[in-house]
Amino acid sequence: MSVLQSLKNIIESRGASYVILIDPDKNNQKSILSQVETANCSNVDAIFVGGSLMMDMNYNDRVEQIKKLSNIPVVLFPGGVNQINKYFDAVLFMSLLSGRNPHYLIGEQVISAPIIKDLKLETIPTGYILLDGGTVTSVEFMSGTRPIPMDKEDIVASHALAGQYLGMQFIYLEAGSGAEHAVTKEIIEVVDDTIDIPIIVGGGIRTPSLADLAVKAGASVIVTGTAVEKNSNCMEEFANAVHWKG
Ligand code: 1GP
Repeated sequence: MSVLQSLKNIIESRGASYVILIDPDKNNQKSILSQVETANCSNVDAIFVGGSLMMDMNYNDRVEQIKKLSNIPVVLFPGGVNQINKYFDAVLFMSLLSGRNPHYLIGEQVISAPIIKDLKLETIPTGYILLDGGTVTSVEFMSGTRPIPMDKEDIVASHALAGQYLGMQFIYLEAGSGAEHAVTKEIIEVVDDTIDIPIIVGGGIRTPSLADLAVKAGASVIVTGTAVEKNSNCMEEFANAVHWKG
């Protein structure tokens, strides 16, 4: 079964899906494998792997280790084409819809497409929308794009709808890693009212109650990075908050 279908099945049966984000940077070398081990037994549905930069040459080795140890899908959440390798079960094939930088709208995708084909990786078409979470995030800086202000609900909803009409399978509402403010419930509600495809929400979700709020507002996938990097024992609690059904 494809990763996309397995995520859809979980959304259907459990109400929403819980994903952790692992940054395979060298600074995290020690904690990466214990995070995967904890994820394996904490009802986490998938692991997204990604980061803005690769700070050494061991990135591929770390992804291989993650894949070997994981008993759940390992999905690339790409910071750039150089992060693609054969160890992933799938790649979020994202376009940074909120930006007006052609390189992240279509440039990276053109460069990566033949590599993805060669590796026979599953692609999950995803419209990526960056929102202002109160800090200048790595995504904003590295992509050279401005986030959409969190109070511009119509603008966010219009981007999400454009993503749906372009054939995206998910809309990813991103406040940025370590954001001061997570995506608001108002934004999630408006986007959920506007589109028919599932919404991924990430950035600044520090507590299970914030995850619960996002899911109740209409999020179908919750992604946490910083919170579980700091304390991997909270995964189970996040998973319980996200899996509200059944
Ligand atoms: C994934 O960028 C987020 O969408 C992760 O953000 O590190 O703040 O959880 P946090």
